[in-house]
Amino acid sequence: MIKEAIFHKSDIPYAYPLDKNQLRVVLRTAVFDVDRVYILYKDRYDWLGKFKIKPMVLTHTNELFDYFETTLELNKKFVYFFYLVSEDGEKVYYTEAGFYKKRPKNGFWGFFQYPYIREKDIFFAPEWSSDCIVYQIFPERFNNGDKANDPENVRSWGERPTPDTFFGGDLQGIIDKIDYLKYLGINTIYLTPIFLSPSTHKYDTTDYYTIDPHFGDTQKARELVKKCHDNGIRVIFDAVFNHCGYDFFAFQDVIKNGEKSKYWDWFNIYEWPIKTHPKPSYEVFADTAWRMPKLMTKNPEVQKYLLEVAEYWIKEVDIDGWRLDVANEIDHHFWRKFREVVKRAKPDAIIVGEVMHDASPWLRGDQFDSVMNYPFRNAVVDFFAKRKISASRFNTMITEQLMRHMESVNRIMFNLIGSHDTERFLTLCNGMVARMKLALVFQFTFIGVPYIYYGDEVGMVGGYDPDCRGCMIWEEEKQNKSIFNFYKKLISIRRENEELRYGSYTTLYASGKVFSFKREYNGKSIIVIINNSSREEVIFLEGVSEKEDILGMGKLKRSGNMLYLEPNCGYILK
Ligand code: ARE
Ligand code: CA
Repeated sequence: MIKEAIFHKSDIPYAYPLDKNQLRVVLRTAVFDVDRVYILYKDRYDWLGKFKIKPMVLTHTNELFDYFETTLELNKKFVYFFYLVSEDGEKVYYTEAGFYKKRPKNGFWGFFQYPYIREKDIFFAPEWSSDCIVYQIFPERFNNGDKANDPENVRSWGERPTPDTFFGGDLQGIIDKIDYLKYLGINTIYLTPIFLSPSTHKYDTTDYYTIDPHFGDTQKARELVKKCHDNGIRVIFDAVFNHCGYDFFAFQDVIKNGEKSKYWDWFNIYEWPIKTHPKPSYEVFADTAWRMPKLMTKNPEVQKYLLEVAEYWIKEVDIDGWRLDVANEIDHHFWRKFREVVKRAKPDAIIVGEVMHDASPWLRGDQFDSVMNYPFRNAVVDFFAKRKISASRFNTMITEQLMRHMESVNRIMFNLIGSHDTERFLTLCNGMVARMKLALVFQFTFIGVPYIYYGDEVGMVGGYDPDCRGCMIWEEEKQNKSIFNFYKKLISIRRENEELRYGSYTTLYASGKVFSFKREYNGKSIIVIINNSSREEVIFLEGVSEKEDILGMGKLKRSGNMLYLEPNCGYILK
């Protein structure tokens, strides 16, 4: 047995409560190393009682590890240890105090303990969130619904964007397209910032209480949210709290009054007087963005100010959640307070962080509900767009990501394939629509929430910022209908099949260029098979003979458990 690989601890994501009496337990071992795993457990205060025994189930396997899981049910207080048997008959007891050849007895001090299910520590996702199909809008570029509020010198819709060219998109433009969004089938909109700011992207906030007049006003925002709600669509705003804009009143006060300003400690000033060039004399976002002074969220006055902003927009226009900009550069202490404020104002509001790497420190139930899942995107880009990794490597990446979080968090991760900060997905596919479609099959059937960056659904292309922020293509003859209809189909499949929204996830096959997995819920299951190659592939797979393809991308020939997969083809078997 490879003991170095065996791992468990009594904490997320290896042990966590599902409700008041149920504890999910996960154990990791080296791949193909351990044959069977049992958990022995009992009530912590049942000093002399016997341990119950339960087999654990192998749920995930990748190139490196096997993961075994089970759910224990007791009255809140658990003591436990593991019994592992390898194929060659080696037997080991695994405890918090290490490995033992002999079974530890009552009174042993080294059992694992989950001391008590503390109700306040149980993570509950907003009930609506696993049903989400998210659509991200960059308001300046989505639709111009009101020419009267256009900035000066707007360029004509569809021209190539630069970082500072305005096109006149606004909130009325979004309202005018609610029918379009409904027709597509999405039910959640995330808007990048819309508060007063001089830039096209509005990440340099001048005033957190004013909607940028080029977009509309508070009344218009209220109307947008109301009309979205009437159409079953929720709305998420962007909270840019890591930094403000250069023109923000507090920073302007510091510029004017220097060390005498009562706001001087809202910022981190390196040197007086304040200068912006050649290097800013104050801390800014990303070291050089002088228009974005970093806010000191350790300062209670700054905290109070920002928390009031968070509450204000929930109460004032009834938004359904916040996306948090540069969330990983703000202290956990602030985000815990933020969560309290937001959930008090609207208990089922969603909090989605922007963290581009391992986000587990923020996803323990006390800060965010979800994050923009960039690690998911990176794996999908490598496997589907660039085809530079094997299915088994892809499986390793995907399952390692899943094993970082509680299942309830995985179910609502915002699984994006692109955003306003990345190259467009179709561009990364080198324009090959077939590759993008396979990525979409995966995205819409995997565990987590599918996420569409505006325009991807009509085949928009573009490199990094600013090219990925082009004007939405509305002329039907310029839209890629084949991609659009494919999105529509996948959205309806997701909305009609609860296995895909709430089900567990297990990889079934990951070899060469073929990837297959199962989603299971309430005794029903869906099996997805993707042939990510331009050749026919033949695989053996059990459990599919009774199932029918509901996607219709290609024909599935089978003889018994032998499946003939068409080139560049995905199947959703139900
Ligand atoms: C502007 C120009 C860019 C230029 C940049 C450099 O447009 O062409 O490259 O300046 O100074 C906003 C605007 C951007 C603007 C930026 C600065 O939208 O257009 O760029 O402000 O003025 C990291 C952070 C992550 C952050 C990205 C951008 O971790 O939080 O950088 N994303 C958010 C928003 C952005 C926004 C801001 C933050 C600022 O979503 O839109 O930018 O409010 C790797 C690293 C990541 C890193 C990423 C950068 O993946 O792991 O940590 O993200 O690269 O792409
Ligand atoms: Ca306008």
